[in-house]
Amino acid sequence: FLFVMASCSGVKTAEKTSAITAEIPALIPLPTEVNWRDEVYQLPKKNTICAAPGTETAAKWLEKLLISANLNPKMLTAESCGNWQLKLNKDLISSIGEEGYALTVNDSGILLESGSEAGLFYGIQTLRQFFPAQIETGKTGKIAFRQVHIRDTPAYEWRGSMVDMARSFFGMDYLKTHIDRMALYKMNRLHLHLSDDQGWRIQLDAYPQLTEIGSKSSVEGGRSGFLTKEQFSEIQKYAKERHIIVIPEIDMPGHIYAALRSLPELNCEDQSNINPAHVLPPEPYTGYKVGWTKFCMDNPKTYEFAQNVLREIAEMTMGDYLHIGGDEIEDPAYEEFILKIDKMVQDLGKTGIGWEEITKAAVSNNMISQQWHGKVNPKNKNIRQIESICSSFYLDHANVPGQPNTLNWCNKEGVSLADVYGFRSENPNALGMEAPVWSEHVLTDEMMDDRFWPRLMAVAEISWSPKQALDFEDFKQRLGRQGLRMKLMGIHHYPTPGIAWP
Ligand code: TNX
Repeated sequence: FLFVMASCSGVKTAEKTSAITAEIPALIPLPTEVNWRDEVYQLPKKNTICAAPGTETAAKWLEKLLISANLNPKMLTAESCGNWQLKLNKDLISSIGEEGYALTVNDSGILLESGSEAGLFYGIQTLRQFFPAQIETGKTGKIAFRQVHIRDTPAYEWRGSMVDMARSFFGMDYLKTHIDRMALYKMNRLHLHLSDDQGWRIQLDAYPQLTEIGSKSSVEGGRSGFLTKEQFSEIQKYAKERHIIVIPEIDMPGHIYAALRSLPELNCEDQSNINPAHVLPPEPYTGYKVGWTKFCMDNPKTYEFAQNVLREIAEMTMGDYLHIGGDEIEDPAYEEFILKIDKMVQDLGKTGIGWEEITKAAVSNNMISQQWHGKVNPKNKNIRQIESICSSFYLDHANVPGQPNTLNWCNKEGVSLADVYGFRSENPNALGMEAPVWSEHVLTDEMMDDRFWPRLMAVAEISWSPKQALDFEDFKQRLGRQGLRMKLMGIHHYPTPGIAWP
């Protein structure tokens, strides 16, 4: 097409090219290396996806994307045959990593290459943001892309979010939608907080009481419920297709009232492991307090229970990780307990994760510490870490001071978009970042969205893009331009001040 134009008179060429324009898309997260060119590539009427061997799954994703843009592509399997070319080349892993991709848009079309399926998937997410937002609702006109060469690879391997399912329950529909959105912004870890004082959210064959009794409660006003084993498998499969690993958390030895109430034999004989000021057993707990229940550490049933629960959860977990909680509890037997659990997780062949309190114990190097205050006990100074420092990552906290139904115990002004975006890890042992939303005050899907978005996009960017490329003013500008896409996708978001929302 451009070849033909080049042979026309100069004036005509100028007219024709000026008729086709394409803005630089507002990509989030920003790619590692990007070279925009002035030229554009106008998508032809007939599009062909040419999937080289090994790229069939990616080709399906790309087909879905093109269909949503009203382009009905022809699918071919060959090395080189169409204007949308997908290539898998394992040799690229050494230069652009396990999740990286290279994307070129030039006169002959679009070439996406990666060393892995994940990389191809992320390249397709980038392409999705090249299209006008209107494709999200099936409306499109003529489409032109700015020509470009991108080489993109994440800064961190851990780019996550956490949904507290225990204080208020969030069901399959919410989780799937949340996974779709995480995928669009190249996030890859979904942590589910499945148990707490207020409720137990996962079905286990070994202890049906946990769901018969423990799942029926929640925080006051919140929803209750649980995931069946089939649903847990389904959600993991759904996430895995989108290159997201689901991490189940069973919080121990504190935050355990829902289990203690369901299985009274787990308690100390005198029930001294439950602070009666907060609840009268066996009533459900619907309040907000933390740190008032714990396992009975000298009851042998405690360890039998922990072992059985972890074994069954491990059996049904596709990913490598088991989160064992470990937060907010004082007990003389705490360290010993954590070491026992650490051993159980190792024996199950999984990698353990715990909230940073676990570093009080000399845990094995199989464990990962999820940092929320940012302290590591010198005993464990080399432990691998996930950055969830409350002052930047606790998204149940207020966007702006005084936002209703939010907390502010970490920063008194809450956790602003700038607080999230401004986080830089100095920590050589950081695997990446994860933003939790605790749900004591988050009672509906809409409220959950409102906590995550748009701040989770800042988390996506600071965990993917290289530090030297991070620029808050530029991010805010791109965020405003993503607003229409968010709206058309139905992402209910907090209207952060200072952003030019559409
Ligand atoms: C602390 S941080 C908790 C949660 C609460 C949250 C509220 C951590 C590991 N535990 O139990 O829900 O604060 O912001």
